[in-house]
Amino acid sequence: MTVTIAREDTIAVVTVDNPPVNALSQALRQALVDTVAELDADAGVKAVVLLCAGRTFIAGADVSEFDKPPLPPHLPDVVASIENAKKPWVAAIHGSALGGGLEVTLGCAYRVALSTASLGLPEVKLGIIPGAGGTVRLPRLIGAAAAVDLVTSGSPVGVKRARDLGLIDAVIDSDLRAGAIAFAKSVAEEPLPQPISSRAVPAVETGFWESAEKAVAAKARREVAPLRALASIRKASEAEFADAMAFERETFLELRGSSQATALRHVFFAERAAPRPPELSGITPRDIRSAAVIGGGTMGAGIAAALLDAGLPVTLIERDTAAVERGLANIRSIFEGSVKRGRITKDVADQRTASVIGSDDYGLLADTDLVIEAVFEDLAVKRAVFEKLSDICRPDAVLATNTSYLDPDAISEGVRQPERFLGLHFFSPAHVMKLLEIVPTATTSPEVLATGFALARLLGKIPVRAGICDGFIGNRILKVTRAQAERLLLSGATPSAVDAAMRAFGLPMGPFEAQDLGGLDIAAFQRKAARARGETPFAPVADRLCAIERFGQKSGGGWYDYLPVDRAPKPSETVAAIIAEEMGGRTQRVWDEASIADAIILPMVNEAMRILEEHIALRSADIDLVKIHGYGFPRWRGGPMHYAGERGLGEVVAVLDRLSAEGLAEPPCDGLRRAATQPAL
Ligand code: 3H9
Repeated sequence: MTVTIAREDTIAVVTVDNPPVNALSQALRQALVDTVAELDADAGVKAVVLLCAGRTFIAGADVSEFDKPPLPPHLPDVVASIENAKKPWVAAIHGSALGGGLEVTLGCAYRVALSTASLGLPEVKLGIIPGAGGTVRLPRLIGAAAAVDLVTSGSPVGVKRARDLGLIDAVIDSDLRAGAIAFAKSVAEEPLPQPISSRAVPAVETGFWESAEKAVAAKARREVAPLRALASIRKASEAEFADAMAFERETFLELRGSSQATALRHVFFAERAAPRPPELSGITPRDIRSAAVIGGGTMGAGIAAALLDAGLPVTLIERDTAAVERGLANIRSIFEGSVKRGRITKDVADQRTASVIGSDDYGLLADTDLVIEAVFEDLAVKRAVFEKLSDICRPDAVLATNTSYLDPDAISEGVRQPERFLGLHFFSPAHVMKLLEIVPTATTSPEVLATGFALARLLGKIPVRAGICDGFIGNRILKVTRAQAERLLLSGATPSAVDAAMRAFGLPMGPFEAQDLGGLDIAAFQRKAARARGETPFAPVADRLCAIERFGQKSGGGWYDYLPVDRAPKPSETVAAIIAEEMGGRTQRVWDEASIADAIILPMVNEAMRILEEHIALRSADIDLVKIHGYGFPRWRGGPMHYAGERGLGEVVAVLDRLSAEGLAEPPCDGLRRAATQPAL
C-alpha cells in the first residue's frame, strides 16, 4: 500500500509510504489520483493533509523509470488532479521535497514544512528539466528571478529561505502531523485560494532574460539542461499556462533520453552504490568521535579542515613547535578562505579553529578514535609514525595512511593490531575534493573498512574502494594520461593545443595547465622512485623541465611561461625547443581536437580495464566516480568508462589499435578486447 488515508475529524491525513525516498513510481501516481477522487467524494472531509512516511517527503520522480516509456497517469496529471481537488490539500513537508515531490506540493493549496526540511528542483543535475509544472508554476508563485535561481542551479533551499520566497505558508517546529492538521483546520472553511496555475507571473525588469541567459550559460559550461530550463521558465512567463506546460513537457521528454541525461543518471546511481560495497553489508563500523592528523602540510591541513567541517574535534601532530604553528596556520588560512568565498560565516570558522589542538606530543592521542597520517611520502618516515601510534593509541583506534603512491601493506608492517590499519587517500584540497579512495590492506578487518566508508559519509565524500597498486585507481590512470600527453607533444601537438582540446572535451583544464598548477616536482619525485624500482616511466620533456627547475606556476614557468603578475599561461619558447629536440626523427601528425581527446581518453579507458581485471576497482562505475570527483572529468559525460560504453567498445579498440600501430599508445588490453565483443560495458 503506497498511500493510506486516516481521518482526524473533518481532516483527511493522506500518508505516502514508498521507501526508501517516496519516489513517484507509477503505482504511487495512480494511488494519488485515486485518493483525490475518493476524498472529493467524501462530504465529511473538509481539508486534506499530505504527509510522507520515512526519512523524507517525496524526493521526486522515480529515476529508475526514466529508461522506460512513461506510463500513465503522468505526473503533470497527478499534480493537476490535486490542484483541481474540491478541498484544500496541505502538503506537510519533512526531509526533502525535491523535483516531482516539490511539483506535487505546487498542486496543493498550501505548503507547510518542518524547520529542518529542504525544497528544490534538482532536475538539471540529472540533465533534464522539471517535467510536471515546476518551471511553469514556480515563477507564478515566487516570481521568475527566484525561480530561475532555484531551477537552473538545481540546489535546494532551506525552510527559512523558502518562507522568505513565499514557497511555503507556515513553518512547523515539531510534530509535523499535528501542526499540519491544525493548519488544515484553520483553512478548511476558507474559500479555496486561487490555484497557482491561474495566477500570472509577476513582470520582470527589462533585459532580465538576456542577462539571466548569459549568467546561466557561463555556469552551465557545456551542460544543456540549465539553459533549457531557463527557456521553459521564460515561456511560462510569456505564454498561457497550458502552452507553457506543453513546452515544458516536450523539453523534459526530449532531454530525458539525451546522452547527457543518461550519463548523469549513471553517475547518480554510481554515487549511491559506491558507499555500499556488498561485502560490507551487515558490518557495523566503529564509532568515530575524535580524530587526529599527523602532518600539517597542505594535505594534512586539508584533511584536518574536512574533519573539523564534519564536526569532529581534531588533534594535529607535528614534529616540533614551529611545525605545529605552521600546520595550525595552514588550517586557519583554509577557514579564512571559506569565509571569503561565503561558504561559512566568521563565527563558524572561529568555532572550527577552536576545535583543533596542535601539539608535538603523540601522548595526546591515547584516547583518539581515528588517526590519519599525512607526512612526507617516505616509507621509513611513515613506518616510524605508525610505530609510535601503535604504542600510544588504544588498540581499537583506527589508523590510516594518506599515502598516494607507497604500498599500504608495507607501511602497515610493524603496526600492532594491523587489522585496524587502512589507506584513506584524500585528494587535494582535501576539504573540497569529494573523492576518498579507501584502500584496505591484506589484514584490514571488515569493521575497519566499514569505518572508512562511514567516515566518508560523515565528511560528505564519495568513497571508492581501491586495491593496492602503484597510484591506486586515480593516480595510476593519471600516469597514463600524462604519458599520453607527452606522446602527443612528440608527434606534433603543442601543449596549448592539447590543453585546449581537453577543455573542449569538458575538463576544467588540460593536462599541462594542471601540472603547472599542481607543480611538476611531485611527479618527478615519484618517477625517480619508480626508476629506483627498475621501472621506466615515460616523461622525457617533463624530466628535462624539472632538470632546469621549471616546476610550474610556483617557479614562474613549467609547461608555459608566467608573468609575475599573471597566472595566464603563455606558450614557452624554451619548452618548444626542448620538445623539438626530444622529437628527434619521429613522424609528425596533424592533430585536431577530437583526435587529441581520443589519444588521451581512450588509453585512460584501457588502463581502467586493466585496473578492473586486477580487481583494483570493484566496478567500472567506481572508476567513473574517481575520475569525476578526483580529476574533473565532466560529470555530464558520465566518466571515462560510461563514455567508452557510449562510444562503443569496438570503436575504442579500433582507435587504440591505430594509435598503437603508430607508437602513440599501448595496444588495447585483453580485457578491453573481450569486453568489446560483449553487448555493453
Ligand atoms: C524528477 O523529479 C523529474 C520530475 O520533475 C518530472 C517527472 C515527470 N528515484 O541518496 P540516498 C534511491 S527527477 C529513484 O542514499 P539519502 C537511491 O538510489 C528526480 N530512486 O539517500 C538509494 O537507493 P539504494 C528529482 C531514488 O538519505 C536510496 O533511494 N529528485 C531517488 O542520502 C537512498 O538514496 C532528485 O534528484 C529517485 N528520485 O538522501 C532527488 N532518490 O538504497 C534525488 C533516491 O537502492 N535524491 N533514490 O541505493 C536525493 O537527492 C537523495 O536521495 C535524498 C535522500 C536527499 C532524497
